Amino acid sequence: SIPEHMREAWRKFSPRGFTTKEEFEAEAVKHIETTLARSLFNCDELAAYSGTALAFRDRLIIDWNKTQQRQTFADQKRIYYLSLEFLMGRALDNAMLNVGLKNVAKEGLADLGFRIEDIIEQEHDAALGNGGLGRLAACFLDSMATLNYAAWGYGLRYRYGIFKQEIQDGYQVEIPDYWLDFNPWEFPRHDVTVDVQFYGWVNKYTDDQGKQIVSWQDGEIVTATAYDVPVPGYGTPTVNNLRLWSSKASSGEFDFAKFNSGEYESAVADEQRAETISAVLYPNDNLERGKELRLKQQYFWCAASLHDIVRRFKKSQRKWSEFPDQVAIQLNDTHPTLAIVELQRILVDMEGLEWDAAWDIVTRTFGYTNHTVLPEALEKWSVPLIQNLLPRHLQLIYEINLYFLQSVERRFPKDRDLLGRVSIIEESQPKMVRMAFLAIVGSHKVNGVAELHSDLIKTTIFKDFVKVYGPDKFTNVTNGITPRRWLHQANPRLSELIASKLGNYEFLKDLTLLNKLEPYVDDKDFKKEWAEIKYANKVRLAQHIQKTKGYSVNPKALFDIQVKRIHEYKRQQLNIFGVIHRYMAIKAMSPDERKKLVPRVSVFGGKAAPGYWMAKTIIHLINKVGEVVNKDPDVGDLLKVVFLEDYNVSKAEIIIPASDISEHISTAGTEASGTSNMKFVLNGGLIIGTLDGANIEITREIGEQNIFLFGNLSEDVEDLRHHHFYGDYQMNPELLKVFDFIKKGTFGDEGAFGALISGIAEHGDYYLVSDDFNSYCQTQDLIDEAYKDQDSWVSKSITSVARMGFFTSDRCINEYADGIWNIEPLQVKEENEVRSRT
Ligand code: HBZ
Repeated sequence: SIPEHMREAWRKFSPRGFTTKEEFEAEAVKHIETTLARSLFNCDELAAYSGTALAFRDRLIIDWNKTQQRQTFADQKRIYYLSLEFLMGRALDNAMLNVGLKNVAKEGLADLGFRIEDIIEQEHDAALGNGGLGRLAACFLDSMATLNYAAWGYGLRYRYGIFKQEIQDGYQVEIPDYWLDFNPWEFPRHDVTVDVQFYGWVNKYTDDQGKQIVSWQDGEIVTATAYDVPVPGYGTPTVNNLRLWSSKASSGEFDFAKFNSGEYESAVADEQRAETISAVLYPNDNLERGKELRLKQQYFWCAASLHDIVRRFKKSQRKWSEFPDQVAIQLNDTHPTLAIVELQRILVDMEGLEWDAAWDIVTRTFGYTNHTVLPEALEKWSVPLIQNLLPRHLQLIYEINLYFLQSVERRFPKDRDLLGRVSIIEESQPKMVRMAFLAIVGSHKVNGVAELHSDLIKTTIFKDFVKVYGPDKFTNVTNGITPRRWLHQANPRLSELIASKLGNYEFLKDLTLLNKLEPYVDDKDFKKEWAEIKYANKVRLAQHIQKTKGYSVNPKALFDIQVKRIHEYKRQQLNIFGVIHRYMAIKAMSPDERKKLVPRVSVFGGKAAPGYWMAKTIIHLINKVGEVVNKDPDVGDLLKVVFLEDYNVSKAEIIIPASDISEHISTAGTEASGTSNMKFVLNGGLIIGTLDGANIEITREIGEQNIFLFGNLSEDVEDLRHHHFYGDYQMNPELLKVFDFIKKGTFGDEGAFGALISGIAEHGDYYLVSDDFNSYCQTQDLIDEAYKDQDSWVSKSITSVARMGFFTSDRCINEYADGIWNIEPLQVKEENEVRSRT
């Protein structure tokens, strides 16, 4: 660093960051005219966005640098959140709100000739994730920064995020999402690189001093380069770091000999192969397909992150035994499980620690979060695949397993079966490595993401590990969401109304303060404003539908929304069968009967994994039903069916505040938590749901009278499934009528939906659509009745919001910090903490 006596100029010129409208304008214009080489003659909205984003980026960098210095100086424990997915969405609006300068930007942009809403719209979503798991990671980053934890996210810098979805002729079509054309939010750190090795072979020998040496040799090297993304907290100067790795052929590797000898193409091919590693996000959620490239991605990212963490630790010159006092690593699902093996390899092979001492460090460092009990989603990698790609790691996995099984055998000497059941290696053909088991063995805590789910993992998939380790290793941290994005940013008017009653915006930092709204539940004026805001949000969604779909829907109708990944276990098929049932009922009614109905708009949105044929069929059916219903003159405004294309974070910000009812209707026991359920309720929507995931805790918090629950309980699911195969099972007759209606060709080619129907009617109905159909339809009728009483409906809405405090991701992060990471926030100086809030 610069010597003390030469720091004067630094101090004098170090930027402070803008705070006034004029200063913002100066920054934005400077960037537009110099960085972008545009002028007032050719500044379109995209250029105005770019200038604004660069101005805010500069503003963030100042606090970001200071945060990193403060954290380095404090030299306390840090959290490292390893996730293959970070579904961040847009950054500009978030940055403006978090630093408290959105109004400044709004006025400044108006001076420059732009509307802030149009400018915000220019930004491409950062869509480096599939669904709930990726968005949870993004909410956690927001909370960790807001609560002043010293935390880093580590992920991959995919060149292509989750695909863009188009609907053509009712079918999903996937378009690549190339999002990096202009990304002002990332900083390439060409000086921060890690060389990562693949393939090769393991050389074991004894050196002159008689010490066993293990070296992994002759592999192929790929270089990881860091790209850093600032993560601002709300109302605090803390700006944390999200480090994303990008792959390139290592400069040593790019074969200049080949190049010079005319093998240009093959040299380029090597380079491209290396770059392929971080090229694309795998678009499967809750399904693992065992592709070699996916395993390469996982190791590449784990190795780069681990070496980065170790490098930082080593600067402190502490003893290795202190590593777990300085470092907590959280594994977001099993995708980063190789990090466990990599740390053991670093400690034993590279740093020369004894096995037991190393393993003790490893297990004290890691925590593992499980997000699913679905068997098809549990990761397994074939032994031959790992053997070829990561030969040393396979040896270490076998060794870890050996010591683990020996300890199990010592404690349960008579239980041979137990050993087979808990073995990290599955004795199949080929043998498989069970990643969840490896993650459990290598961590000190394992958590599920809602109470029911955390109980289920203890009694089903990880039952034997509870026996081995005792129950205390397993814990629950119910998911949460950040109220900054999902209330303040997505629903600014509701946030403002709440602030007007509570006196300030403190509830955004302490969501339990929402309970101070309860006294207003019967306040007429307040209720009127509350209802007006919901209506305005519905008008906004109706405009979006008009713009994107080309037809109008009535904003006075009941908006019934189901937006999430399309999956059989989430049961969008139950919803659309219910819609068809309603359509049939309307068709059979007299005009007078129709007059009594509550008009409904059924909104669907979500992507299907490109290879998930049944999910695509469900999308197809929804679209075909829409085509028929929406133009049926018997129906008119009474029912509209809308499939919104390309559901993503920024669309969620428009859709969620506009719901009257949203659907969270998974087969009981299959949805680990769900997080959109929380987002909808926090925005004043009521929900229809099964007793699954976090729905149960939401009910406990807001009260049974404020939620529409239906369907079978998770403890009955197994018996029901059994009964389908072995009992005298009868399909639900109303659902059969729906099937007949489809089979008649009402929605076009009936053959297209044959497998969807027969899966339920003939092949066991694994997701219990038929079992829950009656209860679902009856509950939908109750919803219609309840909606007619708008006064009581609005009271339910307010009461629910008032009781949602528990579901903030801030609470969640504090629970992880306390119960798993053993870490305290880093105090930030008082004078910095006071920030203007808009
Ligand atoms: O994680 C979701 C759960 O389904 C949901 O219930 C929960 O609320 C949420 C956060 O805990 N899981 C996912 O979103 N999972 C994936 O997206 C996924 C992606 C790649 C995979 C496996 C799962 O290989």
